[in-house]
Amino acid sequence: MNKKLISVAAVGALLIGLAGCASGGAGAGGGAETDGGSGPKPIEDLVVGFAQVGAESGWRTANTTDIQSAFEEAGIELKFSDAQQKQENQIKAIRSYIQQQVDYIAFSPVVESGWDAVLNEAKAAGIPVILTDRAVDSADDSLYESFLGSDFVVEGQKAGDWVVEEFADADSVKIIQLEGTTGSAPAIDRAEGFAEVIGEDPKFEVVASQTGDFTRAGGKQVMEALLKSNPDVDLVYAHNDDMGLGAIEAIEAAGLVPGQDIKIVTIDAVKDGMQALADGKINFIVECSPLLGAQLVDIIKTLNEGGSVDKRIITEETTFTQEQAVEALPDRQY
Ligand code: GYE
Repeated sequence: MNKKLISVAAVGALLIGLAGCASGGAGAGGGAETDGGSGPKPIEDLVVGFAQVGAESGWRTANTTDIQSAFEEAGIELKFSDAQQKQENQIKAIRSYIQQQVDYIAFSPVVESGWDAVLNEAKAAGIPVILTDRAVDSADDSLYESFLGSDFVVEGQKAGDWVVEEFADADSVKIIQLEGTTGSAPAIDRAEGFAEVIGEDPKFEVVASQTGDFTRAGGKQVMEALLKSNPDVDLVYAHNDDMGLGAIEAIEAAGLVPGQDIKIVTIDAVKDGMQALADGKINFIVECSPLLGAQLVDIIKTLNEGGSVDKRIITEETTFTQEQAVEALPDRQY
Protein backbone atom coordinates (compact mmCIF):
# COMPACT_ATOMS: atom_id res chain seq x y z
CA MET A 1 0.00 0.00 0.00
CA ASN A 2 2.80 2.35 0.87
CA LYS A 3 4.51 1.49 -2.39
CA LYS A 4 1.34 2.30 -4.28
CA LEU A 5 1.08 5.71 -2.64
CA ILE A 6 4.67 6.48 -3.52
CA SER A 7 4.23 5.47 -7.14
CA VAL A 8 1.02 7.51 -7.44
CA ALA A 9 2.91 10.47 -6.05
CA ALA A 10 5.77 9.85 -8.44
CA VAL A 11 3.48 9.74 -11.45
CA GLY A 12 1.83 12.92 -10.22
CA ALA A 13 5.17 14.63 -9.92
CA LEU A 14 6.12 13.45 -13.38
CA LEU A 15 2.91 14.83 -14.85
CA ILE A 16 3.45 18.17 -13.15
CA GLY A 17 6.98 18.12 -14.49
CA LEU A 18 5.82 17.39 -18.02
CA ALA A 19 3.11 20.02 -17.86
CA GLY A 20 5.73 22.48 -16.68
CA CYS A 21 7.93 21.58 -19.63
CA ALA A 22 5.13 22.06 -22.08
CA SER A 23 4.11 25.46 -20.78
CA GLY A 24 7.66 26.59 -20.05
CA GLY A 25 8.89 25.65 -23.50
CA ALA A 26 12.16 24.09 -22.41
CA GLY A 27 15.02 25.21 -24.61
CA ALA A 28 18.11 23.25 -25.56
CA GLY A 29 19.47 23.60 -22.06
CA GLY A 30 16.46 22.08 -20.29
CA GLY A 31 17.74 22.94 -16.82
CA ALA A 32 18.31 26.48 -17.98
CA GLU A 33 14.85 27.71 -17.18
CA THR A 34 14.74 30.67 -14.86
CA ASP A 35 11.09 31.47 -15.53
CA GLY A 36 10.00 28.73 -13.16
CA GLY A 37 8.02 27.18 -15.98
CA SER A 38 9.66 23.77 -15.90
CA GLY A 39 10.53 21.39 -13.13
CA PRO A 40 14.08 20.36 -12.35
CA LYS A 41 15.76 17.88 -14.64
CA PRO A 42 16.77 14.66 -12.86
CA ILE A 43 20.38 15.03 -11.72
CA GLU A 44 21.44 11.91 -13.59
CA ASP A 45 20.23 13.43 -16.86
CA LEU A 46 22.27 16.63 -16.52
CA VAL A 47 25.30 17.15 -18.73
CA VAL A 48 27.86 19.85 -17.93
CA GLY A 49 30.73 20.95 -20.17
CA PHE A 50 33.83 22.26 -18.41
CA ALA A 51 36.54 24.10 -20.36
CA GLN A 52 39.69 24.08 -18.23
CA VAL A 53 42.67 26.42 -18.74
CA GLY A 54 45.32 23.69 -18.89
CA ALA A 55 47.64 21.88 -16.52
CA GLU A 56 50.15 24.68 -15.98
CA SER A 57 50.53 24.45 -12.20
CA GLY A 58 49.96 22.40 -9.07
CA TRP A 59 46.97 24.64 -8.39
CA ARG A 60 45.44 23.79 -11.74
CA THR A 61 45.84 20.02 -11.40
CA ALA A 62 44.34 20.16 -7.90
CA ASN A 63 41.45 22.20 -9.31
CA THR A 64 40.84 19.69 -12.10
CA THR A 65 40.88 16.71 -9.73
CA ASP A 66 38.52 18.47 -7.33
CA ILE A 67 36.03 19.42 -10.03
CA GLN A 68 36.03 15.96 -11.61
CA SER A 69 35.52 14.20 -8.30
CA ALA A 70 32.78 16.60 -7.17
CA PHE A 71 30.76 15.87 -10.32
CA GLU A 72 31.37 12.15 -10.03
CA GLU A 73 30.18 12.22 -6.44
CA ALA A 74 27.09 14.20 -7.41
CA GLY A 75 26.29 11.77 -10.23
CA ILE A 76 26.35 14.54 -12.86
CA GLU A 77 27.96 13.85 -16.22
CA LEU A 78 30.95 16.11 -16.88
CA LYS A 79 32.51 16.70 -20.25
CA PHE A 80 36.02 18.01 -19.68
CA SER A 81 38.49 19.74 -21.99
CA ASP A 82 42.02 21.08 -21.46
CA ALA A 83 42.82 24.23 -23.48
CA GLN A 84 46.59 24.08 -22.93
CA GLN A 85 46.49 27.75 -21.89
CA LYS A 86 45.20 28.88 -25.30
CA GLN A 87 42.06 30.97 -25.57
CA GLU A 88 41.28 29.69 -29.08
CA ASN A 89 41.16 26.12 -27.74
CA GLN A 90 38.80 27.17 -24.96
CA ILE A 91 36.50 28.94 -27.41
CA LYS A 92 36.47 25.82 -29.59
CA ALA A 93 35.61 23.65 -26.59
CA ILE A 94 32.76 25.96 -25.56
CA ARG A 95 31.38 26.00 -29.11
CA SER A 96 31.44 22.21 -29.15
CA TYR A 97 29.54 22.10 -25.83
CA ILE A 98 26.94 24.44 -27.34
CA GLN A 99 26.62 22.17 -30.35
CA GLN A 100 26.20 19.13 -28.10
CA GLN A 101 23.42 21.00 -26.27
CA VAL A 102 24.85 20.42 -22.81
CA ASP A 103 22.74 21.73 -19.93
CA TYR A 104 25.41 23.98 -18.43
CA ILE A 105 28.83 25.26 -19.39
CA ALA A 106 31.47 26.13 -16.81
CA PHE A 107 34.90 27.47 -17.61
CA SER A 108 37.94 29.20 -16.21
CA PRO A 109 38.83 31.87 -18.77
CA VAL A 110 42.52 31.79 -19.61
CA VAL A 111 42.51 35.57 -20.22
CA GLU A 112 39.98 38.26 -19.27
CA SER A 113 38.97 39.69 -22.64
CA GLY A 114 37.53 38.42 -25.90
CA TRP A 115 34.62 36.30 -24.64
CA ASP A 116 31.53 38.26 -25.66
CA ALA A 117 30.92 36.49 -28.99
CA VAL A 118 31.02 32.93 -27.67
CA LEU A 119 29.13 33.84 -24.48
CA ASN A 120 26.39 35.38 -26.62
CA GLU A 121 26.23 32.14 -28.61
CA ALA A 122 25.72 30.17 -25.39
CA LYS A 123 23.05 32.63 -24.29
CA ALA A 124 21.24 32.38 -27.61
CA ALA A 125 21.28 28.57 -27.24
CA GLY A 126 19.74 28.91 -23.75
CA ILE A 127 22.75 27.36 -22.01
CA PRO A 128 23.69 29.02 -18.73
CA VAL A 129 27.40 29.66 -18.16
CA ILE A 130 29.23 29.66 -14.84
CA LEU A 131 32.69 31.21 -14.53
CA THR A 132 34.99 29.40 -12.15
CA ASP A 133 38.26 30.72 -10.77
CA ARG A 134 38.96 33.50 -13.33
CA ALA A 135 36.86 36.46 -14.46
CA VAL A 136 35.98 37.89 -17.86
CA ASP A 137 35.91 41.64 -18.53
CA SER A 138 32.58 41.59 -20.41
CA ALA A 139 30.44 44.63 -19.64
CA ASP A 140 27.27 42.53 -19.94
CA ASP A 141 27.04 40.39 -16.82
CA SER A 142 23.90 38.67 -18.10
CA LEU A 143 26.30 36.55 -20.18
CA TYR A 144 27.01 34.36 -17.15
CA GLU A 145 25.05 33.20 -14.10
CA SER A 146 27.81 33.46 -11.54
CA PHE A 147 31.52 33.94 -11.06
CA LEU A 148 32.90 31.60 -8.41
CA GLY A 149 36.49 32.16 -7.28
CA SER A 150 39.01 34.13 -5.27
CA ASP A 151 39.44 37.87 -4.93
CA PHE A 152 42.85 38.19 -6.59
CA VAL A 153 43.26 41.88 -5.71
CA VAL A 154 42.95 40.99 -2.03
CA GLU A 155 45.53 38.23 -2.50
CA GLY A 156 47.99 40.76 -3.95
CA GLN A 157 47.27 43.12 -1.05
CA LYS A 158 47.95 40.37 1.48
CA ALA A 159 51.32 39.68 -0.16
CA GLY A 160 52.05 43.42 -0.06
CA ASP A 161 51.06 43.69 3.61
CA TRP A 162 53.52 40.96 4.51
CA VAL A 163 56.31 42.64 2.55
CA VAL A 164 55.70 45.98 4.29
CA GLU A 165 55.94 44.30 7.69
CA GLU A 166 58.89 42.06 6.83
CA PHE A 167 60.95 44.97 5.52
CA ALA A 168 59.80 47.52 8.11
CA ASP A 169 63.38 48.37 9.09
CA ALA A 170 64.92 48.37 5.60
CA ASP A 171 65.81 51.60 3.80
CA SER A 172 65.37 50.28 0.30
CA VAL A 173 63.85 47.09 -1.07
CA LYS A 174 64.44 45.86 -4.62
CA ILE A 175 61.73 43.56 -5.90
CA ILE A 176 61.42 41.18 -8.84
CA GLN A 177 57.84 40.32 -9.77
CA LEU A 178 57.11 37.07 -11.62
CA GLU A 179 53.77 37.65 -13.28
CA GLY A 180 51.15 35.07 -14.19
CA THR A 181 49.77 34.59 -17.69
CA THR A 182 49.60 37.98 -19.43
CA GLY A 183 46.03 39.22 -19.64
CA SER A 184 44.67 36.72 -17.10
CA ALA A 185 42.55 37.96 -14.20
CA PRO A 186 44.91 36.65 -11.49
CA ALA A 187 48.00 38.23 -13.12
CA ILE A 188 46.28 41.59 -13.54
CA ASP A 189 44.68 41.67 -10.10
CA ARG A 190 47.59 40.27 -8.10
CA ALA A 191 49.89 42.90 -9.62
CA GLU A 192 47.34 45.61 -8.84
CA GLY A 193 46.72 44.64 -5.20
CA PHE A 194 50.44 44.33 -4.48
CA ALA A 195 51.34 47.63 -6.21
CA GLU A 196 48.62 49.42 -4.26
CA VAL A 197 50.11 48.40 -0.90
CA ILE A 198 53.84 48.78 -1.59
CA GLY A 199 53.19 51.95 -3.59
CA GLU A 200 52.57 53.78 -0.34
CA ASP A 201 56.29 53.77 0.48
CA PRO A 202 58.88 54.84 -2.15
CA LYS A 203 61.55 52.62 -0.58
CA PHE A 204 59.94 49.68 -2.39
CA GLU A 205 61.06 49.43 -6.00
CA VAL A 206 59.96 46.80 -8.50
CA VAL A 207 63.17 46.57 -10.51
CA ALA A 208 61.82 44.00 -12.98
CA SER A 209 58.46 42.43 -13.70
CA GLN A 210 57.98 39.69 -16.29
CA THR A 211 55.61 36.85 -17.01
CA GLY A 212 56.53 33.25 -16.22
CA ASP A 213 53.11 32.08 -17.45
CA PHE A 214 52.27 30.47 -14.08
CA THR A 215 54.70 27.58 -14.76
CA ARG A 216 57.72 26.33 -12.86
CA ALA A 217 59.86 26.28 -16.02
CA GLY A 218 58.75 29.84 -16.83
CA GLY A 219 59.59 31.07 -13.32
CA LYS A 220 63.02 29.47 -13.48
CA GLN A 221 63.87 30.84 -16.90
CA VAL A 222 62.75 34.40 -16.16
CA MET A 223 64.47 34.43 -12.78
CA GLU A 224 67.75 33.20 -14.29
CA ALA A 225 67.75 36.09 -16.74
CA LEU A 226 66.56 38.73 -14.25
CA LEU A 227 69.09 37.69 -11.60
CA LYS A 228 71.91 38.50 -14.00
CA SER A 229 70.77 42.10 -14.40
CA ASN A 230 69.61 42.44 -10.76
CA PRO A 231 72.01 40.46 -8.55
CA ASP A 232 71.23 42.70 -5.56
CA VAL A 233 67.50 41.96 -5.50
CA ASP A 234 65.96 41.61 -2.01
CA LEU A 235 62.63 39.97 -2.75
CA VAL A 236 60.77 37.90 -5.32
CA TYR A 237 57.01 38.27 -5.53
CA ALA A 238 55.70 35.37 -7.63
CA HIS A 239 52.04 35.30 -8.69
CA ASN A 240 51.95 31.56 -7.93
CA ASP A 241 53.87 28.87 -6.06
CA ASP A 242 55.11 27.14 -9.19
CA MET A 243 56.92 30.22 -10.49
CA GLY A 244 58.34 30.74 -7.00
CA LEU A 245 59.60 27.14 -7.04
CA GLY A 246 61.23 27.77 -10.41
CA ALA A 247 62.83 30.94 -9.01
CA ILE A 248 64.25 28.91 -6.10
CA GLU A 249 66.07 26.67 -8.58
CA ALA A 250 67.51 29.71 -10.38
CA ILE A 251 68.58 31.36 -7.11
CA GLU A 252 70.29 28.18 -5.90
CA ALA A 253 72.01 27.72 -9.25
CA ALA A 254 73.42 31.25 -8.84
CA GLY A 255 74.95 30.22 -5.49
CA LEU A 256 72.47 32.18 -3.37
CA VAL A 257 70.18 31.00 -0.57
CA PRO A 258 66.47 31.36 -1.30
CA GLY A 259 64.49 32.56 1.71
CA GLN A 260 67.58 34.25 3.15
CA ASP A 261 69.68 36.11 0.56
CA ILE A 262 66.53 36.69 -1.42
CA LYS A 263 63.15 36.51 0.28
CA ILE A 264 60.23 34.97 -1.58
CA VAL A 265 56.48 35.51 -1.29
CA THR A 266 54.05 33.54 -3.46
CA ILE A 267 50.33 32.84 -3.89
CA ASP A 268 48.43 29.48 -3.93
CA ALA A 269 49.66 27.28 -1.03
CA VAL A 270 49.77 24.00 -2.95
CA LYS A 271 51.71 21.14 -1.37
CA ASP A 272 55.06 21.76 -3.10
CA GLY A 273 54.85 25.44 -2.21
CA MET A 274 53.98 24.64 1.40
CA GLN A 275 56.91 22.21 1.57
CA ALA A 276 59.32 24.92 0.34
CA LEU A 277 57.79 27.31 2.88
CA ALA A 278 58.26 24.76 5.67
CA ASP A 279 61.84 24.23 4.46
CA GLY A 280 62.55 27.95 4.73
CA LYS A 281 63.02 28.52 0.99
CA ILE A 282 59.82 30.53 0.64
CA ASN A 283 59.01 33.11 3.32
CA PHE A 284 55.26 33.61 3.05
CA ILE A 285 52.36 32.23 1.02
CA VAL A 286 48.94 33.75 0.42
CA GLU A 287 46.40 30.97 -0.01
CA CYS A 288 44.25 30.65 -3.12
CA SER A 289 41.90 27.69 -2.93
CA PRO A 290 41.53 25.40 -5.97
CA LEU A 291 38.72 23.45 -4.28
CA LEU A 292 35.80 24.87 -6.25
CA GLY A 293 34.12 21.61 -7.29
CA ALA A 294 31.51 21.24 -4.53
CA GLN A 295 30.41 24.87 -4.86
CA LEU A 296 30.15 24.55 -8.64
CA VAL A 297 27.93 21.47 -8.24
CA ASP A 298 25.76 23.39 -5.75
CA ILE A 299 25.35 26.29 -8.18
CA ILE A 300 24.25 23.89 -10.93
CA LYS A 301 21.82 22.07 -8.64
CA THR A 302 20.31 25.38 -7.53
CA LEU A 303 19.90 26.64 -11.09
CA ASN A 304 18.46 23.28 -12.12
CA GLU A 305 15.81 23.64 -9.43
CA GLY A 306 14.92 27.08 -10.76
CA GLY A 307 16.65 28.91 -7.91
CA SER A 308 18.88 31.94 -8.22
CA VAL A 309 22.56 32.22 -7.32
CA ASP A 310 24.78 35.17 -6.42
CA LYS A 311 26.55 36.81 -9.37
CA ARG A 312 29.79 36.74 -7.40
CA ILE A 313 30.78 34.02 -4.96
CA ILE A 314 34.13 34.64 -3.27
CA THR A 315 36.28 31.80 -1.95
CA GLU A 316 37.50 32.01 1.62
CA GLU A 317 41.24 31.76 2.13
CA THR A 318 44.05 32.41 4.57
CA THR A 319 47.83 33.03 4.60
CA PHE A 320 50.77 30.91 5.82
CA THR A 321 54.02 31.73 7.57
CA GLN A 322 56.84 29.17 7.68
CA GLU A 323 55.74 27.94 11.13
CA GLN A 324 52.13 27.63 10.00
CA ALA A 325 53.23 25.64 6.95
CA VAL A 326 55.04 23.10 9.14
CA GLU A 327 51.83 22.66 11.10
CA ALA A 328 49.47 22.51 8.10
CA LEU A 329 51.55 20.28 5.83
CA PRO A 330 50.64 16.83 7.21
CA ASP A 331 46.92 17.46 6.53
CA ARG A 332 47.33 19.31 3.24
CA GLN A 333 45.25 17.51 0.59
CA TYR A 334 46.84 19.01 -2.52
O1 GYE B 1 47.03 30.84 -8.89
C1 GYE B 1 47.83 29.52 -10.68
C2 GYE B 1 47.12 28.90 -11.82
O2 GYE B 1 43.70 31.09 -11.85
C3 GYE B 1 43.90 31.21 -9.51
O3 GYE B 1 46.10 29.82 -12.12
C4 GYE B 1 44.33 30.55 -10.75
C5 GYE B 1 45.81 30.57 -10.98
C6 GYE B 1 46.66 29.97 -9.89
O4 GYE B 1 47.90 28.53 -12.85
O5 GYE B 1 48.68 28.64 -10.03
